[in-house]
Amino acid sequence: MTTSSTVSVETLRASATRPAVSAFAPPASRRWPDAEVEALYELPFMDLLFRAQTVHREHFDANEVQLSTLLSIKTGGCSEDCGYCSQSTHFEAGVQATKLMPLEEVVEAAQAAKAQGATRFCMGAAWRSPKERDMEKVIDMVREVRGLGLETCMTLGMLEAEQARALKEAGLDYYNHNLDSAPDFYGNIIGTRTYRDRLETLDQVRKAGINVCCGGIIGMGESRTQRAGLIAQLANLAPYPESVPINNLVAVKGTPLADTAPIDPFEFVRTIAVARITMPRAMVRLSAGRQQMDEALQALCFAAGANSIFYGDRLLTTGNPQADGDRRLFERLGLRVKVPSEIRP
Ligand code: SAM
Ligand code: DTB
Ligand code: SF4
Repeated sequence: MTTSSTVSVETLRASATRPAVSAFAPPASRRWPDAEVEALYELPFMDLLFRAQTVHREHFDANEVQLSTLLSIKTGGCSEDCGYCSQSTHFEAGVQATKLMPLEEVVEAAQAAKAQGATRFCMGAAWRSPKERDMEKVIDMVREVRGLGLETCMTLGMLEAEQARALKEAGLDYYNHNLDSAPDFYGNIIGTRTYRDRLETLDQVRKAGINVCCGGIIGMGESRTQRAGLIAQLANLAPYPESVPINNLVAVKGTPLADTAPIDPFEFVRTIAVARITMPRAMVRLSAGRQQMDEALQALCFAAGANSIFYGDRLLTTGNPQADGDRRLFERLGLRVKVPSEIRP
C-alpha cells in the first residue's frame, strides 16, 4: 500500500454531491429465503458483480464512499468468549486492559478524525454490556462528538431498553451490534451470549429510534451456505440495518481462530455483492481485514457495492491502512468522500 500522498481532505470532499437517496431513509424490506441468497453466491462472478453494481447505482452515487473512524474507548478485559477477539479474558492475545477513556481524550481523537476527513466516529468498548456507572460517561461522549458535527456510533455490547433510550436522547446516530455469523455456526465461535441475546439488543436499538449498524465476520471457517445464512439474517431484519459492516477475519495470535486459513478473496467480494443486492439502501462497510487486502481487491469490493470503510490507522486493537494511503487510493479510483446530508454545512 502506498503511504505518501499530496491529496488533501478538502480535495476529496470538495466534489461530494448530495445523494439521490438519504442513507437515513428507513429502507424497505423483503423476505430473503436462505436458498435465494445462496443462489446469488452461486452466480458467475461477473454476473454477480454486474447485478450488485446495478443495484448500487439505483440507490447511491457509485463513486462515493463514506468514512468512519473507530476509537477503542475501553480496551480488553472483556468477560465474553468471542473466539475471534483479542480483547477477551478467555484468551492470551497480549492486549493490555484499560479503563474507560477520559472524555477529553475521546474528543481529541474525534477532532483528529474529523480533520482527516471522517464523517462518522464509532466508539467501541470491550464490555458484555455497559454498567450504569458507565452510561453517564458514554452519554457525555455522544453529546460532545455530535457537537463536533460528526455522526456518532457506539458499540458497547448488549443494551437494555432504558440504555438505548438514553443513548438516543444524547444524540446517538448509530449503534453497532453484529450478528457475526449464521445461527448454525454462531455456537462454534461464541458461548457466553446467544444469537437471541443479539437480536434482542438490535430490537431495543431499533425501538429507541437509533439507526442499526449490524454485520458480521467472514472467514471464520464457515461454509458458503452459512455465509448466505448470515446475510439472509441481516437482510430479513425488518427493516434491514442502515449500516452493514462486513469484516474479514483478522486472525489474532492467541485467539482460538489464530490459525484459520484466509478466505478466498473472491468469496469475500461475493459476500459484499450479495449484501449489496439484498440490502440495496444500506451502507455496506468494507471493515476489518482491509490491511491484509491489496488495493486491487479493495477496488473490487467497491465495484461490488461497498460504499463505506473504516478510515484511520487503527481499528480497535489491530491495524488498518494508513489514512493518506487511503486518500491516494481514492484519488486513483476517482472516489469521493460521501458526506451525509445531516452533517453537511
Ligand atoms: N464488545 C462489543 C460487542 O462485541 O458487541 C463491541 C466491540 S466488538 C470488538 C465489535 C465487532 O468487531 C464484533 O462483533 C466483530 O464482528 C468485530 N471483530 C472483533 N474482532 C475481530 C477480528 N479479529 N476480526 C474481524 N472482526 C472482528
Ligand atoms: C465492526 O463490525 N468492526 C469493527 C467495529 N464494528 C467495532 C471492529 C473491528 C475490530 C477488528 C479487530 C480489532 O481491531 O481488535
Ligand atoms: Fe468482548 Fe466484544 Fe470482544 Fe466479544 S467481541 S470478547 S463482547 S469485546
